[in-house]
Order: sequence, then structure tokens, then C-alpha cells
Amino acid sequence: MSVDAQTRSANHRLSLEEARRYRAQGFLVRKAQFDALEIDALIGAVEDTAKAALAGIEAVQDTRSYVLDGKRFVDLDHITVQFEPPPFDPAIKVIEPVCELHPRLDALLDDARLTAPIRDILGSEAIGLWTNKLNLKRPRAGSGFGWHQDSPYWIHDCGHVDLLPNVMVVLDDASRANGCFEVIRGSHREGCLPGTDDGSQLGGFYTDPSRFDPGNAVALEVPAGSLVFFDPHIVHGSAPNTSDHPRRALVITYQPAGHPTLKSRRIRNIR
Ligand SMILES: O=C(O)CCC(=O)C(=O)O
Repeated sequence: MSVDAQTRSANHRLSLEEARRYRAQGFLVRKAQFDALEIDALIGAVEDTAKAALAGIEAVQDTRSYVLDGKRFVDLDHITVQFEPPPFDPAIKVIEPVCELHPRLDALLDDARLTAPIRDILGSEAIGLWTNKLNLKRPRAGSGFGWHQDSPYWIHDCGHVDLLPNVMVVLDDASRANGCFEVIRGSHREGCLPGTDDGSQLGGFYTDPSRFDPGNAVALEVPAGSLVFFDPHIVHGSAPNTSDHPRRALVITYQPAGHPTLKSRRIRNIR
């Protein structure tokens, strides 16, 4: 690491109090870490990428397309694009992974504002990427995310599922009306919880509602440019966007260095 990069990294380390709070609650918010110019550049990059993904899907013949619980998914090589359910299809809901599709998003993976706290959470200076996604909640079209944990999605592909901390980069002012991110405070302490058994195709990925207390929900109404760090076991979700404003976010998940990423299985260590 250059001296410059070391100084920047040191400036963003977690205080003891922040580290204690993250461990106790399973999440930590740092408000407005990116300024308006940086956010504009990131939004430009995500919108260009979403447009290119749509064009790519139209142009390529051998994409794999499937519908689960009424939602359309398209695989472009190892990249999965999930669409909003009708009538909003072809509005994109999620692209995973996304950062490798644009140099500005790829550079974000190494940004000390994200990686210095993650190094403290993992207790390791050598960290790598696990996965990353773009969640687009278009005005009055973006659907919600039911209460779930990420760890049950990953447990079959990863032997260290406890060591996959996430950071959400909030790209628009987030409120209850546009479907801000929500967490169940303290739910990460339970480890992997059972899913629902409602007969739907994806039901098993939603957390059994008898296993957490919705009274502990925290709606993270934070300004654009904020970062939300959260544990791989925390129960989280969000409501649909019922407002006239977008609610876009990137979610990046790290791991100890030297392990392959979730989808491409390539190793992407953090600089
Ligand atoms: O973007 C959101 O509000 C929720 C995201 C989420 O639950 C996820 O990506 O696993």
C-alpha cells in the first residue's frame, strides 16, 4: 500500500465504539461519506451499466432466461439480471455482480471508506471480494425485498459464511416512502435461521417470521452517500418504492483475501 493509501485507510478505521456497536447490533451507519459530485458519478455509472445490460440481453441470443415466483431472471454469462415483476418488467430490479461492468464501480471496491471498516470487521488487513450487486428501485415501480438473511443463500458456496460482511452504498436519499433499507436489530446473533415453507419457489430464502421480532426493525432513513455496514446473518429487507423518487443502492460483500468470488469464481483481492 502507498503511504497515501495507508493514510486514507487509517482515517476511515472503526472507532472502538463503532466496532462494539456493529458487533452488538449487526449493522453500522456512516452518514454522507460520499459528496454530491461523487454520487452523481456513481449514479451515471450505474445507469450506463443498467442500459448496457438491457442492450446486451436484447443483442445476445444465448442468454438463459427463467421465471421464479413470477419474477424474470436472465443470466448473461455469470451475471444475473433480475427484472421487476409485471407490469413493470423490463425495469431492472437487481444486477449481480455489477462492479466489473464499469471502471468507476470497479474502483469503488477498493475505496478506503468501504474497505477500512471492513478490515476492522474482519480483523484482517488482507481482504477480497465475495460478491456485489446493484439494487434499483424505480419510482412507483420498485418492489420490496421480503425479510431474509444473506447467509442461507451463500452457505452452499462458501465455507466461511460468518466472514462475509456487506456494505450498502446509498445512492439516493432513502426514506420509508421510497423503500429504504431495513434491518432487524440484533438478529445476526442467531446465525442461519430456517426459511419459510409456503410452497413458493423462493420461499425457503425468506426467514421464518416466527424466528425474529419485527418490533426490532430499524428503517434506515439516511441521506445519499451514506454507507450501511451489515452482518451476513442479519435479517433485513425493504418495502416497495411508493414515491416519485428512485432508491438506488450498491451492496458490496467482502471476505478474507485469497478466496474466489461467488459467481465468476475468480479471485478479486482488495488493493
Ligand atoms: O436493497 C434493499 O433494500 C434490500 C437488499 C437486499 O435485501 C439484498 O440485496 O439482499
